[in-house]
Amino acid sequence: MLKQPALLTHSLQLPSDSRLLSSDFTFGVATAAFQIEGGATSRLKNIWDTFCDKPGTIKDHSNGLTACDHFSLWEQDIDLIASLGVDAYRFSISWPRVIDKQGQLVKDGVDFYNNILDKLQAKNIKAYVTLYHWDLPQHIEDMGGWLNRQTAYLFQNYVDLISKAFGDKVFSYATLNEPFCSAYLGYEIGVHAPGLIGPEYGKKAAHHLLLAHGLAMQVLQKNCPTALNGIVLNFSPCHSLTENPADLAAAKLADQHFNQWYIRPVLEGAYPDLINQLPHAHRPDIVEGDLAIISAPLDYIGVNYYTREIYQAETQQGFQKVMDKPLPLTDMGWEIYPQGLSELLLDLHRTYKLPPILITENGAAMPDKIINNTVNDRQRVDYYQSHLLAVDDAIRQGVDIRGYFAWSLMDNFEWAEGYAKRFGIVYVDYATMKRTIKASGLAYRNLLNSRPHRVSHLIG
Ligand code: GCO
Repeated sequence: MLKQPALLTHSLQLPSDSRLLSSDFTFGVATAAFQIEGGATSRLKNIWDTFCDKPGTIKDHSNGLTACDHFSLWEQDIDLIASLGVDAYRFSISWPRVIDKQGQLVKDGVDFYNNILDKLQAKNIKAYVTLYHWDLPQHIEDMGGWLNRQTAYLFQNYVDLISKAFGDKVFSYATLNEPFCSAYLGYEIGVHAPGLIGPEYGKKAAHHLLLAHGLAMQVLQKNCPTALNGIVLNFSPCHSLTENPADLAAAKLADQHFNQWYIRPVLEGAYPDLINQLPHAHRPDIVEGDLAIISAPLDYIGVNYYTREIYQAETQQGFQKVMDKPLPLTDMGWEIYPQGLSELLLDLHRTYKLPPILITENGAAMPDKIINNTVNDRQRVDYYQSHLLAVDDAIRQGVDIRGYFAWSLMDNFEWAEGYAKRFGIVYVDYATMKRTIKASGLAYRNLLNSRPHRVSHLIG
């Protein structure tokens, strides 16, 4: 009881003239299918099911069979989302739940998402749907997964069918979430599903993912011309450990590999020049016309930001990540570096002709403790406060940013970290599945409800 007033003092505040407070700026929360749904027996197997079954892949030996049981609890979860006062909910569709091995729609799976879309509509919450958040059907992986060009066409078929089935219920589609993670973490260093390891795989997988994105854009613009259709990319600004030329060059090289490799083909139809320095065996298999497909116009780009990285020179690969990070760190060991977000947005703005930007993910894992039904996650409130100000700053400097989504709505399966890392603004007790809004969730809600258009709406 005594704790309650203290919690409410953690507030999020923006300058009163901030564009983020205007009625055309969208605030939301984000999740992904495999991380929250569970309900695994009602869908085909995906690469994460298989990966979790391999010893040594997931830190706490967990899996996504039940996750947050959103599969059963989706109705109360949407009530919870609505109670936060958000304008939008970003979630992903599980491809293996909605498409069978013959490439046909699965009625029960489609119904599950249509019910979610209907309820969101009833609550006046815009649906931001991600079509691929890493859960490739296992039978497609068995045919080579993202190393097989054919997978891009299977994805296009899935997107065609599902976007027709959803009709006009979806406000915005993202083709892929973070193709860097799928390609590099999944097919090059093997820390994510499907767990392949080999420097020759990453860029080949990336190319087929980007091709899948371009092919999906074609059907989305045809089937849903009024939806906002785009892609979500993740970025970590690459800083150099020192000012000496070798370290500066190392940071630049890492940036080409990890950031520019994904945005440049999408916006400019070309890979970074680095492609010519790669050993032939590491280069993607590009067919004539691919880059034109990949660079089809976008309605927006989603930017996911968590932290920056620091690099130093190294002789073999050309760069090496500095593992010893300046403080403060999140529970993931990621440096809290809000100025990296404004820097990133400005860099992108100066380098490219950008479509409107949405911050589709931003947030932090913290070592949360639930005491007397409250989670006093002051550090997460501080994280959001500083990053929202970084977005505000970038807008003031001319970047066209239209929305911000907190990652994540609730604690969930954090991939190779399992359930030990908590990113939610809502706490999940995995034994009972009880959800409890953390102090950060309350602060987010208060900020959203205090927006002038909300207040006048409530009064008027
Ligand atoms: C990502 C994914 C999320 C993660 C989050 C925290 O950005 O990696 O989209 O699924 O959970 O980023 O790592």
